[in-house]
Amino acid sequence: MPGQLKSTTGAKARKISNKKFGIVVAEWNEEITEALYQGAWNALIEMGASKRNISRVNVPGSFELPLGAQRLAEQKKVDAVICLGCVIQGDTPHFDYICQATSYGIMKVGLKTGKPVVFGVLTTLNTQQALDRAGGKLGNKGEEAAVTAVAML
Ligand code: RBF
Repeated sequence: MPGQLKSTTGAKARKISNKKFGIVVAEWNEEITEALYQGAWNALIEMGASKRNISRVNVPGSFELPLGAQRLAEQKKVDAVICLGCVIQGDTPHFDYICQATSYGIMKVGLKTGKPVVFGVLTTLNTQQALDRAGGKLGNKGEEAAVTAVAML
């Protein structure tokens, strides 16, 4: 599929064992975001990151991801941040507000700190679409977020 990151192979050659990664995980839709986290963590290890160089913070929901990301990105010991969340559309316009604030906020943290801050947030119409993208039939977007973080470094 054009535009999709399919594997970690391209990034593997780069030496990232000394790079430090911060992962921010939203607890809302926890089953999905834990699967995204596992995908991101596994991909980082597969690409050569050291376990001790991967730190994690949790935030309540995706709306809080930008602040969590900023806390991590401001630390000298963090080279790149990966934000993981899952926003599922409901019956009210809440979805639009959360998605917009989250995506804009995450982008702002990257521009403000000058560090890669990756948007690994699923924004889906239903739970099945999220499951499909969190280790289901359409792969794991957490893994893709990790590949993007390494590519940006
Ligand atoms: N956070 C998510 O990460 N995903 C969601 O699907 C989600 N849906 C929400 C729906 C409603 C009606 C509300 C009030 C909050 C929702 N949140 C969701 C939580 C949101 O990101 C944030 O944690 C809270 O609004 C507190 O700032």
